[in-house]
Amino acid sequence: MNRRNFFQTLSQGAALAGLTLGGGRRVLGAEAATLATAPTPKLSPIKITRVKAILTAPARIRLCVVKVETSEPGLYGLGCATFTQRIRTVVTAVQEYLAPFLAGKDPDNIEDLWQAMYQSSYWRNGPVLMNALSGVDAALWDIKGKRAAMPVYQLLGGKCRTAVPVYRHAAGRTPEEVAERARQFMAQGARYIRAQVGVEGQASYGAGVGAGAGATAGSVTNVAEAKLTGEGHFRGEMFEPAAYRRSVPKLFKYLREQLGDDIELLHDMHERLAPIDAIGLAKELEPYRLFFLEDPFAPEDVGYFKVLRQQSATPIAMGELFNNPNEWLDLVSGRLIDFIRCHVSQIGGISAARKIAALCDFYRVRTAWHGPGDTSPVSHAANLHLDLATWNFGIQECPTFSEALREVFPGTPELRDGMLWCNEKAGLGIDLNETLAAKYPIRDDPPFDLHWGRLRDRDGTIRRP
Ligand code: GCO
Ligand code: MG
Repeated sequence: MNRRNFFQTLSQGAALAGLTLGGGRRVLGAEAATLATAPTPKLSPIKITRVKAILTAPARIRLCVVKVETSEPGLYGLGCATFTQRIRTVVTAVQEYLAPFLAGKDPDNIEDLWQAMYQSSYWRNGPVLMNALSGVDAALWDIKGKRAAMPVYQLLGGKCRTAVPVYRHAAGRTPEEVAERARQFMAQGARYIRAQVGVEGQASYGAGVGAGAGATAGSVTNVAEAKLTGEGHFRGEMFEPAAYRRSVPKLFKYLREQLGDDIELLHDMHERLAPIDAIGLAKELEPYRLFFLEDPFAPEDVGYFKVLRQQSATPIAMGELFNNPNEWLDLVSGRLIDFIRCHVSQIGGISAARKIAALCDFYRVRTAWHGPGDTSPVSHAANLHLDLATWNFGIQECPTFSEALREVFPGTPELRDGMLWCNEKAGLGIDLNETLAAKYPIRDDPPFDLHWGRLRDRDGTIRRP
């Protein structure tokens, strides 16, 4: 080794070996430096060569998947980075900022890269940057699984269960329609049903035609039926909190009478009521023994959870909108929620989710990762691996995967007997057919916009979605 290389090696590994340089700084010895940069025996050294974001909409919902390629021919990883409402901003974050930052780096050091990406923007924790980071993170776990020739759940500690129970979305204009849809799911083996009912003339969350059918899984409102409200600038789809609140206990009374006691029932409030009304509704629902009541408050109103806890024993699920650790730390450690249901690509990917699951374990909070139609099958695969390896798993949300989705994403988890099954392939076990994906380009025009930001009171006042 010539003198120049020796000093390069020395300074590269300076932190590990404890050699002291002039001025009292401790640095690595040359031998330790070589060890620090050497690959684990049996793993050839590799580098990240390319990072790109791929947009596709096989089910008409805009999806974003990150692909991380390596110097080993044919070795790449996939991760979901879908922030459907602002999807092109994620592409910019991935391709303009993370790609150059990651080029030439070692994809094996997932945690280190996570921390480096997280710090690299100085300002952090927003949905755009976290989705971009999460897409890369999941892709790195995919790569590591492929390198180890193991499914990712093995790297997370191995299986805690055979397969993963899911809940299905039963929606309808009336309680009768919801019960009918629930019966269809039950006939297919479902044991957990999320029930959402329409209120005539209103945009009720999750009650739209096709909600839960995969194409529009749960993320549409009852738009076709919604009356327009307000004048001019203030026109939108109408939502009346009082009518919605009255409709929910009636729905669950009817469902219990019709479907019996064995079926587990869930409901998503989608942060639509004033906090005190949400608390009232949680109390009124107690006789119907929900598995959980989701998003009673907006993230801005988490201060109300203490009051809710004192007032009602209805189990509470929260978290799909969270980005920042400070949003969940107090809720979990204060034992104020029962299920954490973050959107895995919104919080930092598999690396962040496994830490949250571990935190929750100590407080007996269970996981229920967000799994609507507007996350890609790559994200559903990541959820599945986490669910398999997490002891304190609670339930998994899951849409129906359309034929087109399955073709574009070979290896999409299989839904059978009310559960998701892992295909046991190395990594996340899922692929993306880029040629087919290109046949389903995303569109930016309003019909594809899922109508966010248009919900209004009768007088035209804008409401939370
Ligand atoms: C759910 C969610 C979704 C979100 C959607 C936002 O519980 O499944 O509330 O339907 O509204 O993912 O884009
Ligand atoms: Mg929800």
